[in-house]
Amino acid sequence: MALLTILRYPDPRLHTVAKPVQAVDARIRGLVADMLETMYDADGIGLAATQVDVHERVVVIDVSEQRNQPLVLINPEITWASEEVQVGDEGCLSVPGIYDGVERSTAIRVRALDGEGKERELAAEGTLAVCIQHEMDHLQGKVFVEYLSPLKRNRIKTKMLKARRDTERV
Ligand code: GNR
Ligand code: NI
Repeated sequence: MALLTILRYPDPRLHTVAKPVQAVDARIRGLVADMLETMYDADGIGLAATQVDVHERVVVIDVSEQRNQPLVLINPEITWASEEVQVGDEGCLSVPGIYDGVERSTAIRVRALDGEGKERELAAEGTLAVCIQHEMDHLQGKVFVEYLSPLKRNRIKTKMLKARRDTERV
């Protein structure tokens, strides 16, 4: 297993559209293991392959309190989304330190392959539903700050670029 580097907004690679996984083979299982390790290490509740610069439809999630209920979604598709929506504060490992409100469906159904390549359909609400929608946006090249106003987004962009200058280019 290995820790992967998480891309930081505004890295243009975060806007890549991921391709479907062709086969859940040893390479994909290795990627899933590394993504889970990276997500737990970063204290995140989810991670999309896009964030580690792999542009295939792979997502890992764990919204459990004890961090012991990993969920693997490969080639996820939303089969139903509630018309009812709710605004909740979101954060993102690719936009550290920024939290802001995003409107999401309160409940969804998702069809995906699990870590063994078996097809599953699951119903989600609450934090899990929010997290799945957030991760599936990443696979489409979308970061949550793109739902915010241009003014907020530009402030975030400037802040992230400054933080990068301050840390990486000392
Ligand atoms: O760790 C994360 N927390 C979070 C909180 C509210 C809404 C979405 C998320 S996902 C985020 C991890 C992440 O960036 N996944 O892409
Ligand atoms: Ni994210």
